[in-house]
Amino acid sequence: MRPALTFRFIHTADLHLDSPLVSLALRDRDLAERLGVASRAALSAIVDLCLAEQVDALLIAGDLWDGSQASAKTPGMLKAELRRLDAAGIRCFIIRGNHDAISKVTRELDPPPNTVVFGARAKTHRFEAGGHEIAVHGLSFADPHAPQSLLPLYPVAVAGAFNIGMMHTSLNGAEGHDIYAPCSLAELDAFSYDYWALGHIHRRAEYHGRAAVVMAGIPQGRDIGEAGPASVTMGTLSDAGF
Ligand SMILES: [Mn+2]
Repeated sequence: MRPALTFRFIHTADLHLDSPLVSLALRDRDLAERLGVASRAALSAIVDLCLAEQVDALLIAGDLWDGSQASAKTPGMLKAELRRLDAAGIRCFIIRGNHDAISKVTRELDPPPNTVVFGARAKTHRFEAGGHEIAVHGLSFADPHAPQSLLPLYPVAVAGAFNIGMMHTSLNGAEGHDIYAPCSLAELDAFSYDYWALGHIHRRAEYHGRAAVVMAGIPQGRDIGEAGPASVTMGTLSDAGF
């Protein structure tokens, strides 16, 4: 049952639809077939969860697509899943990361009315849900390379609203990995938003300061290095707070 007078959302990232698994296909055809559809199956499972939990919004914080080599099945499947959300009145907000930057994945998504795909210029979408004013701020990577912090490009918080920022970022970075839109937890926390919906790092992490800052982690592992449980994050805003 959906709790009354709440705003609820599910936050995910890094689905990497159609991540290539070529080497596996050579060894075990059955396993390769199951893994080949795993990223799409994960998206369907997340949409099922959104419907079952009757959330107000689904946030996808970058790298929804693995890259430009998307299978011919993916656009139709993605559209069908977004339509299932739309039919239930559930909003979907999507930003693009380094794998699916605007310059890289150019195939038109043609989203249903309740889906917002952010462009390279930061925008704010405002709506009301469960008696709460909500503002979702986001921007997409224009190119796969984002060596500078994107934080200065984000709009100021909307007064009186619950402010959510969506960002694809490597945070302070990790040894041996390229840096994408670097910024620190402290900078995000100080930015005056209430929730940061982050993507990029494939391991879930949450930080609670003034704001809740959450790295979603992957919902589905892509290779043997990403074994073990995976997850999405559900947030609830009630009159008692977040
Ligand atoms: Mn990424």
